[in-house]
Amino acid sequence: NILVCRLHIKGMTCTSCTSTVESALQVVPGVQRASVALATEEAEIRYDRRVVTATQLVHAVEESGFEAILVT
Ligand code: 9UX
Repeated sequence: NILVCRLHIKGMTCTSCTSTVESALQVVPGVQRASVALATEEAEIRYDRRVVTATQLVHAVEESGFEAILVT
């Protein structure tokens, strides 16, 4: 029940921004790994679908101050 999803994240302009988004994702229960790339504006998240949904991951990013769109 482990899935990987990608989010497109708008508004990140520096590596501190990417750290903020990574931290916001990593503290969500069910998230096993989150990596955010500034160059591609993408986040890749490995998560347990029994604990958290991709939509909740989008909301977690938005609460950290960035716009997120589910890609896959
Ligand atoms: Mo520094 Mo990134 O304020 O927004 S964290 S550019």
